[in-house]
Amino acid sequence: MKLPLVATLPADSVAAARAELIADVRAGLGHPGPKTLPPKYLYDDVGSALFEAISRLPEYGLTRADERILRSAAPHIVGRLELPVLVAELGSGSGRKTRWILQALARRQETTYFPIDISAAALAQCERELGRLPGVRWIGLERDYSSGVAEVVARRGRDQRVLVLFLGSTIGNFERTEADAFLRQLRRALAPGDALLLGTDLEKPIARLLPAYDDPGGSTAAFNRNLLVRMNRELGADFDPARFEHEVRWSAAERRIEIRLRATSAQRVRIPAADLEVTFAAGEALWTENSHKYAEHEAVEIARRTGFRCEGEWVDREWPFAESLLIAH
Ligand code: AVJ
Repeated sequence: MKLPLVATLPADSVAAARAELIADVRAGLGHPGPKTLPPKYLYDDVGSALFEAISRLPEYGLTRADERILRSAAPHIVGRLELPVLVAELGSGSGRKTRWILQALARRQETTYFPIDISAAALAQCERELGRLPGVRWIGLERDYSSGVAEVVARRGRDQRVLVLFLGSTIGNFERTEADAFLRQLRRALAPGDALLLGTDLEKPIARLLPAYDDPGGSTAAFNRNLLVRMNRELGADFDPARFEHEVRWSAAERRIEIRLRATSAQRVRIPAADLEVTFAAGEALWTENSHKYAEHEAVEIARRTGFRCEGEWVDREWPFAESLLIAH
């Protein structure tokens, strides 16, 4: 019998995560000026489940493109790695598309896989998908990215490399300068020869992008509004999600989709746990997410700027998307 192997968030980290949410809510909503919250708060258990639904929408081709690349290129990607490797995945979600990489690795080595996710429900789903793959030891880490990576690196054996998976264009949530800073920090946690498989969603016609983030059935709107409902659940806030509109825009200057919640009328919201009272003018927006899009070989430059070299790039043509294999030097 196989026991579940989830290193859950220690009790002091649960308190720390709540304190961080409260601090970010105060920083993002508690001052005059544009209101904004970090996109990571979209991914509580409910938000992670809603994103799973989004990934199956016909309008949202991103996740399927990512999986097509991994399915067809996994043996080639694995062929370019120095083995043996420990595998760490940042924000694994359900982990469905990761199967292809793990199976290709398992043919070459005994593989240990550490999915790192802040959602316990996402990890449970990941364990159902990948917890029983032959030749793969599954160890879930309910952690934020940096403490998860630190833990994996600390567990490596003398001859082992680390392969970090950062798939699905999650990096697109970061501003470009923040993305560089994040990858530089990741690079510092790694050693020369370690690898990063980085997924980036590529630029494509706006007419394809907008419906991907504003689907006719309203799944993405529900995902966005869940941020308000989450504050109601966890912070005792009294947001009325029906009085906020899901808004999606393309910024040509920043090459990104921008997602906001726009107040349809003037309103006052109480957020007791943050000791805040927030007023929204009619039409005022809360900025919840950016989704940056990349040029086809942009990962080569990103790698160069952040202490990696690009060893290979695989692109899906149906929904332009790239997987780039970066090696730390
Ligand atoms: C998980 C960040 C890649 O930007 O496409 C999808 C998130 N938000 N629909 C994306 C998202 C709304 C998604 N990422």
